[in-house]
Amino acid sequence: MTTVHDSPTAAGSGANASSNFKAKTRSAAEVSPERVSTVVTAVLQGVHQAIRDNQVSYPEFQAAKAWLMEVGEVGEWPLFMDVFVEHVVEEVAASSQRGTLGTIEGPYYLPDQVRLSSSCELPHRADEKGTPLVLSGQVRDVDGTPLAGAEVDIWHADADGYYSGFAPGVPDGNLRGVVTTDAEGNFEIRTVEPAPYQIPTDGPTGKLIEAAGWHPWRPAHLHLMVRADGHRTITTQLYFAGGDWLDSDVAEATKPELILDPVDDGTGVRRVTYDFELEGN
Ligand code: MBD
Ligand code: FE
Repeated sequence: MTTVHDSPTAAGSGANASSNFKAKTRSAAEVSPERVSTVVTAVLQGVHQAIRDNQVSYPEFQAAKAWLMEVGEVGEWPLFMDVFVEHVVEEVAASSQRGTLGTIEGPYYLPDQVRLSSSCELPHRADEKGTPLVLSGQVRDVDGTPLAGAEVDIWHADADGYYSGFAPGVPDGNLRGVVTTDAEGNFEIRTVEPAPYQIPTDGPTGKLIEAAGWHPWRPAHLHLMVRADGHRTITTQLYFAGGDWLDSDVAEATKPELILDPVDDGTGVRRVTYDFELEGN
């Protein structure tokens, strides 16, 4: 990570998310001129209509240009797009999918994390804060067949709401891991409960949220990517019943089916089960 700050800042986390995004290899989609024209025309028409409907002034137009430039300069496009746009792309994708519901990936996934056995503890600091949490479950095909050797790739914020790899001071790989299911498709992951996530308030995304009088919070969540050979990968998140911001996620990425309700096992450890069903390709 190139930026070092005393405390997490918008520029720090946003820039890290930008370089991470650029480093990802992705196939350049073949897009026809007709498709480009159709989608870009629709986007521009939406902008034009918003200007007419709201009688947007020259000073407001220039302020918008300055803001757009700043989003790029500090590297917050991945953050902004995933918070305000990705949920609709996911909604479109979800309309043709079966199995466990997905939701947005967000800007803080990192590939190639430590590989862990089916019953494991995520990498964490010796003095990691937070309520102990055990997430167990089974990965199955939509027909109920258990999927042995499936991967549960999990990443989440710590009990202060910070992600390793993006917030300074959190060790690389903290609270991230790729868990392999056992012969019965089962897994059991020991970790700590994450805190809600706040969009950095000092960057352009945070300043926009503040200027609009919105709030910058996502409810506490676990991120997961669940993969198995011959099956469609599910990218999803799991939330916590009763938590703050569940009904007003700034990223609009919650779904009732994705809310966990862990129960204290009497030793201060909160336990919950969640099974994943993957459709075959
Ligand atoms: C997050 O942690 C997140 O999950 C999303 C979707 C956007 C910003 C921060
Ligand atoms: Fe997140």
